[in-house]
Amino acid sequence: MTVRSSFVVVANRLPVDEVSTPDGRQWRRSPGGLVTALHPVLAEHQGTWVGWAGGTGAAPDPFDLEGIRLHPVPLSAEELERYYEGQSNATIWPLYHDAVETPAYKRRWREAYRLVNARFAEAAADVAAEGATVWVQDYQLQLVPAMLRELRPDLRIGFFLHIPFPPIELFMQMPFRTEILRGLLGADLVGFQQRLAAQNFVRLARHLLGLRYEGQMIQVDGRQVKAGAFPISIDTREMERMAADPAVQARAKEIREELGNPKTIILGVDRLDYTKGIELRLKAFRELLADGKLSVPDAVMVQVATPSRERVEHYQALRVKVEREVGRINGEFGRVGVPAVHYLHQSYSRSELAAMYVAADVMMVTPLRDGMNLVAKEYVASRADQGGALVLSEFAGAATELRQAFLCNPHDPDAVKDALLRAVHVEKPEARRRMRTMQRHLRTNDVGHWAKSFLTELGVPEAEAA
Ligand code: ADQ
Repeated sequence: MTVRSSFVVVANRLPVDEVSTPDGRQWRRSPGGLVTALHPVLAEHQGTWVGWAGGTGAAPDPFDLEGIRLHPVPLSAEELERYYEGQSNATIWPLYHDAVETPAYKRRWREAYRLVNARFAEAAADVAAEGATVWVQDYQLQLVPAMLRELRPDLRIGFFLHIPFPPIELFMQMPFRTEILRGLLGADLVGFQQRLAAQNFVRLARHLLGLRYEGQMIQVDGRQVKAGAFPISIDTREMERMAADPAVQARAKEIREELGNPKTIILGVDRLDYTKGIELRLKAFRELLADGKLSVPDAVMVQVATPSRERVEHYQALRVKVEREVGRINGEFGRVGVPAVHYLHQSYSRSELAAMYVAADVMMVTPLRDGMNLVAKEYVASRADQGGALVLSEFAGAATELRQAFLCNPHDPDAVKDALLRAVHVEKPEARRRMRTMQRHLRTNDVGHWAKSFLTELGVPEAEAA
């Protein structure tokens, strides 16, 4: 029998990983801010999370884990290729990120996207109780709000986009632009990371569908759809606690030693994605070494590049380019046993990442475009010692909040080099002042605050209690 919930989250992925244990294969809650933020609300309402469990073919039966109901949606291998790798990650992802790589448009990807979105909408309609609240997440599921409203007009539907929403001129490229826009307008509340993105959305509604709006309220078929900015954040307390853990502190020391106790450790942590500006960051470092403004072994760089979307062409090409650049820098500036760049194409545990943050003197976050960028926020929260300096791209959503970072335009190599040098040489008291202000901001504006603001705006009174 299907369990019906008064609060349902719909996201491409379920917040769980399947792991091998001595007792066989088991589900474990995956780390991540979204699930941490939504867990209290889900637990309070005997909530259900609808999403893909990973793997292809038949989906596992619904199951409970740590007080929440997980409702897996199946994907076939072909759907994974067309809906996820194709339409989501080779069309929508690049287009919404200022087309920094050329988006590809294919009819069969679009069809698969439609089909899979309909499947998610049906699953949500099945598990939602009468009058329930359903919160749909992100760019893979933009058709779900309208599809769900069609099936279940009684529901209260929210949608949150984790990535940027492009200006009209860019959005208009998309072959099924009207369907996407109508899909989103099926929600009662459409949330974005930035005010500018919300503005792009309401203007697009007028441009493409001639809809009237006042402020951020759009009139659609006799309903009102509200757009708004809800900048996502991290579990700040948890990050602070983890970074302060003596084991993490010891590990941070060890990392510094393993790197030869250099004066300056420069760190980058990103999914290996062309939006993240990994290449331009490496190039800035190389040019500073060539100019003699930095030198090895006084300064070393560590670049963690998490494997990501490895079957998508753009990502394969990026990997080749990044690895070539790392090789070039090490070839020119490294010595036997002393590389200039330590490149790690691996995933790490939360605590190992925290140790890297604690060990790093300068953190470089230089995306060409990023919805928010949680790495920047994690770094700041992990520096209880108020040491360290953050170089941050103006094109990351986080730049709106973290004003005391060393901000730079990632399209201008000299600006990146200049910001990096200023961060390397900043006086301790100034660095501390900057960190303290940013930390204060993150303590109030954490991921719990984000979830609460969105749900309160959506009209879920219980959200206040979460
Ligand atoms: P992402 O593009 O994935 O997220 P980001 O916000 O930086 O980017 O989040 C990455 C997360 O993965 C961080 O929590 C980080 O700690 C973790 N991570 C990175 N490398 C790792 C590694 N090697 N091992 C383990 N963990 C690693 C999308 C949008 C962002 C938006 C978020 C949330 O692109 O703009 O901030 O969603 O809305």
